[in-house]
Amino acid sequence: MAKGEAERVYVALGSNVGDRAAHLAYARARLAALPRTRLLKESRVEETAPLGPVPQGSYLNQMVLLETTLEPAELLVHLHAIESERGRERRSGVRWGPRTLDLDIVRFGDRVLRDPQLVIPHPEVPNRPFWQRELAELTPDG
Ligand code: A4P
Ligand code: MG
Repeated sequence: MAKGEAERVYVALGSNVGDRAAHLAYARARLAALPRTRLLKESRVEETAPLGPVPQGSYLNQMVLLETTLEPAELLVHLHAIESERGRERRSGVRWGPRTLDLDIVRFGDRVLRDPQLVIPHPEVPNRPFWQRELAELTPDG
């Protein structure tokens, strides 16, 4: 793709601590206001049972479709900032635990990245039926 051309990016939103709906609404508003970015579409919000080894409350999950000329690493910096603004504490060594807000890049155009900091497409898609449903909702023609 030509440099500077906008790409379609799927971002997953998840929350299972505090006012979950408010955390998701905040994230949608912040994503819509990012530089060089438009929010094109939102999936429904779904309540899901927690996945993974850590006992924790149920999640609200949602996915949004963005169009952006940001690079993946630039977008990730913004996602971490938005998470921090909702009081997310990222403790080293503790993965999969409860969180006020989690923002994951599920797909970024056709890119394939295998950096330690950024794996795209997100490897958990096959294990998360709710992500598959949300992707289908946002891309009716696949
Ligand atoms: N990172 C690598 N690839 C990506 C990517 N594609 N998008 C790196 C975003 N980040 C990516 O993430 C750790 C590091 O992953 C980041 O610094 C980034 O450089 P984190 O958010 O600090 O840690 P985490 O969220 O605990 O780990 P991870 O792997 O993101 O876990 P998940 O996949 O987010 O799982 N159950 C339900 N029902 N719904 C959920 O949403 N989520 C989790 C967390 C567990 N159970 C859940 C849900
Ligand atoms: Mg995460």
